[in-house]
Amino acid sequence: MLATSTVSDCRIIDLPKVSNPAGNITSINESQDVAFSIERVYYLYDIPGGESRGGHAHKGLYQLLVAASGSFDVLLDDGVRQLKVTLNQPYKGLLIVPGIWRELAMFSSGSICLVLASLKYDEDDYIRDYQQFLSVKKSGDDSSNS
Ligand code: T46
Repeated sequence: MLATSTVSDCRIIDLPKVSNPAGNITSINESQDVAFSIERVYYLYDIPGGESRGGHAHKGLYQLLVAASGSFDVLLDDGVRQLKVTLNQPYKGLLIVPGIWRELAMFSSGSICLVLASLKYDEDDYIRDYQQFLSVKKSGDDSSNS
């Protein structure tokens, strides 16, 4: 999937929303809402205005990104096509598959990016060089682990 995935493999997942006048609840259930085993949860917060995050791809990691608060843009890139997704609802998740370059930008004040991840943190899973990313995608070789 690393070399052959496209932005079309990434998609918005509708999460359950329990509405209540006292405030809403969304739960994320592994087997129902997420197509991978959740190994890690992390969140980005206190992001200064104008700051951007990401700027890398993953070799094997699946992630679901949720704007738990506020809004931000996710720019997806498979080496051929780019797609901008705005996340601004806590009951919508963006599934990002391996082999997709992503950049997060336009964070609103106080926004929180909640991330469910399929693997523990492993720097070896990152491709942080865009030219290297492009050469992996151009190879079309999914056994490539460079
Ligand atoms: C992604 C976007 C949405 C850890 O120690 N553990 C972790 O689980 C993570 C995610 C990061 N870190 C350390 C590694 C770096 O020293 O935190 C530092 C910042 O990480 P990074 O520059 O990768 O952060 P972002 O916000 O650019 O990217 C993160 C995720 O790494 C990435 O997988 O898709 O959020």
